[in-house]
Amino acid sequence: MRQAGRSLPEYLKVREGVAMLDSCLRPELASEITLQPVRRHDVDAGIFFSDIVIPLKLAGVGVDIVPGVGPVLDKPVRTAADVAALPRLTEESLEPIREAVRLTVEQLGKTPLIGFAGAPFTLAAYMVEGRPSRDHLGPRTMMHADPETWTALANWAADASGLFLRAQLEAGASAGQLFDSWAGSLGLADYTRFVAAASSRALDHVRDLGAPLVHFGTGTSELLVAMRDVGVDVVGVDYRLPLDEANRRLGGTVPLQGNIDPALLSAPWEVLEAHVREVIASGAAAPGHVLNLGHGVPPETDPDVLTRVVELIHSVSPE
Ligand code: 1CP
Repeated sequence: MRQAGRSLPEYLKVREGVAMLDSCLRPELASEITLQPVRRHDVDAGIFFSDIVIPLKLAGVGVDIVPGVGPVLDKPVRTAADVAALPRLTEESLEPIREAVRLTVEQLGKTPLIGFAGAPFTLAAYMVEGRPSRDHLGPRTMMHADPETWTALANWAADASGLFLRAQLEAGASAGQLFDSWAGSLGLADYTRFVAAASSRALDHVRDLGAPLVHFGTGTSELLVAMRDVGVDVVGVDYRLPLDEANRRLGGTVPLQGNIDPALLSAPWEVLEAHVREVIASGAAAPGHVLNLGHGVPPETDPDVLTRVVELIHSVSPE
């Protein structure tokens, strides 16, 4: 998740004086930051250091990540004319991403790298609001009030994200994760009618590459089946729903990823350990289980706790 690096002193050190999006576009730095948590925690895969708004930036959309806020656009995208004026993401502009992935994969050896991209709804939520928001009223109004403009925007975001993910997979990432972090603000009817096709379109850009695809959102307990049906191999579950219940809702059809509650990383070790064991036991119901957090690492997390969690997981589930 996006905050993985923020709890590491070595991350804060290399990021000193470098803006977030600039750090993503310097291949050697992005590669080093990707490798830091893998080295430190001995996890089984790395997640590429980048951000879901990088394709916007590379296309030429004015966007920045403001410390303490998140992604902020120079100018929100709200009308048909705004959408029509969006620049296209080109293949050439993705070269720093490919280079960062190549450098990373070379050093990771047998450890796989997970690439990712933002799903169209989550990206469009930032584009319409112009900044992070709690309930995403702007995009939710637009899909009903002006469905044509909404569809054009969602398709633009799908193509930008799809090309971004493709660049990572072609350069050597082993799996792709589509983050629809804010899809949980949608009801199932709106998700199905206004969002699912665009998410599928994003993934159409990479399906021929055959890499396993993971689909994750938060607050999406009611959307899990629809998110699977976008056409993915693994469904990511946030910390709200136990994995055995998620598996029941999905009819045992698909491996799950999840879902240690990030809040418990700061609980006493005994409490955290019991929770991790519970997550592992609950995930055993599914046809496969990729263990991770049910959302991002809180920045105040003690990195040694994360290392200890990984050790615990490896001792319980060595394979
Ligand atoms: O953490 C890592 O190093 C992994 C790389 C990564 C990933 C997978 C980053 C770096 N961003 C992301 C994806 C991302 N970005 C998501 C989807 C996953 C999730 O929900 O966590 C989202 C929603 C974003 C947007 C974003 N970028 C936010 C959220 C703001 C909001 O609306 O609440 C924030 C704060 C960022 C900045 C960011 N991106 C990544 C990091 C390490 C940071 C923190 C900034 C910093 O360290 O300066």
